[in-house]
Amino acid sequence: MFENILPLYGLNSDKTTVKLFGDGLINHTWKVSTDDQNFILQKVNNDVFKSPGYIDENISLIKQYLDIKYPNYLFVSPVNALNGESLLDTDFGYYRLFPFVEGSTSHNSLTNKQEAYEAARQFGKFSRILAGFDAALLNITIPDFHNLKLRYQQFLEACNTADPSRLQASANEINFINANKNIVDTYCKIVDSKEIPLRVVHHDTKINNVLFDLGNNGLCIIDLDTVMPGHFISDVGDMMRTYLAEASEEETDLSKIVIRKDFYDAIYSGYMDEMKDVLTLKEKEYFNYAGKFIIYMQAIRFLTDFLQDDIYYGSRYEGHNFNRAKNQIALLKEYQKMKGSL
Ligand code: ADP
Ligand code: GN1
Ligand code: MG
Repeated sequence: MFENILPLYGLNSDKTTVKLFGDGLINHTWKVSTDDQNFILQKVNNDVFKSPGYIDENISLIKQYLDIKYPNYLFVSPVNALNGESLLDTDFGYYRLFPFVEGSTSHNSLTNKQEAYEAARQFGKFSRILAGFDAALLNITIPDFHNLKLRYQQFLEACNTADPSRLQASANEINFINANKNIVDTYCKIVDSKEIPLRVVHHDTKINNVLFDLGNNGLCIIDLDTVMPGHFISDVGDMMRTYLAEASEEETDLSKIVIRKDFYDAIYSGYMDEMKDVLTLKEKEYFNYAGKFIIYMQAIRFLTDFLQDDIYYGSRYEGHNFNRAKNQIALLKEYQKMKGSL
């Protein structure tokens, strides 16, 4: 396949090395190296992104805006192929090629609170510099992506159609999700009464979507596929979900899921250092809710996938998505116990 794709970018496949790269769950990512340049090649998952062209249009619209308003901002966008297109629709799938950000690294977990600050600041900066961009211009790349009301309904449907053994195994987790439905009710209240505005939101602020330099300063954000109109709670919430505990969503020893309150404060400082003058007072009131919203939704998404035989996330071992759901439930319980949060 590479020998078919790389020449479309003018790269000689005999003179490049290609290595699988990163730990994303959705796309396929490779590092492509020539003698003098490195790239990131990605195959877009078009089961998840039904219209990959929408992503490409969004990235290009934002790039046009930033090129004028913030020309020094490091915005990582795909390079054009020889035919002038930045997304290739080929017999082998949809492909794009990014410049590799040299001297960058990404983490799957955070080891110190400064990293949380840096990452939150990068996502806050992205929202701040796009506060003047009309979010309604963006395509919806995944409809209802963070619609918690719908995710909850899909979870209830999955409970009705699941394989009986999987249903029985997850009885405690299903009870927990139902017992915490107030998190869905709050979401409905926020959205139905338009309490907080729609903004340009990244929707996937987990730590490996931030690139750091070798001194561990935040460089830029990547993985722009889910940049769409949304609510700031999506971005702040996914930071809470992925930065607060040292253990990642893959951890199966639940005793290792411990919230680091100082990391919460670091997320707050990093995000607010960029967004304090942009967020409304009402939005600020929902800062803590953001964590509940996303951790709960991710628990639902993993549990629903387990109940639906792992059709979305796939599974590397029996019960993988069930373990991920249990992990997220444990994280939510810890989050709910956290004292003194802002
Ligand atoms: P996915 O949608 O599957 O999560 P990402 O776009 O996040 O894919 O890419 C997966 C990983 O590849 C990232 O976590 C990061 O480590 C690395 N990566 C992606 N783009 C670049 C880039 N332009 N420069 C350097 N590393 C990158
Ligand atoms: C997926 O693509 P990736 O790995 O950054 C998912 C996120 C989930 C995350 C859980 C399009 O993110 O919504 O939070 O896995 N992306 C999509 O790890 O579903
Ligand atoms: Mg990613």
